[in-house]
Amino acid sequence: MLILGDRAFSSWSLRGWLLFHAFGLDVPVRFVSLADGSMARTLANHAPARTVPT
Ligand SMILES: N[C@@H](CCC(=O)N[C@@H](CS)C(=O)NCC(=O)O)C(=O)O
Repeated sequence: MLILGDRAFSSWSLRGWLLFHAFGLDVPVRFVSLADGSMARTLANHAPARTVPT
């Protein structure tokens, strides 16, 4: 599972997605909001840094 923010506003998210896309790797993608303040809570169960891409 790849967790991303909006690829238009987060170049980190774009880069994470691009790696999988460029190598043709099929991965489920979940998008989280960068704007509504819920991202850290959503990512808490996945990665200590609580940043995207995860
Ligand atoms: N160096 C980080 C960069 C990731 C990053 O800073 N992502 C931003 C989105 S553009 C983020 O999640 N910011 C939320 C925060 O810092 O709380 C990485 O290894 O992935």
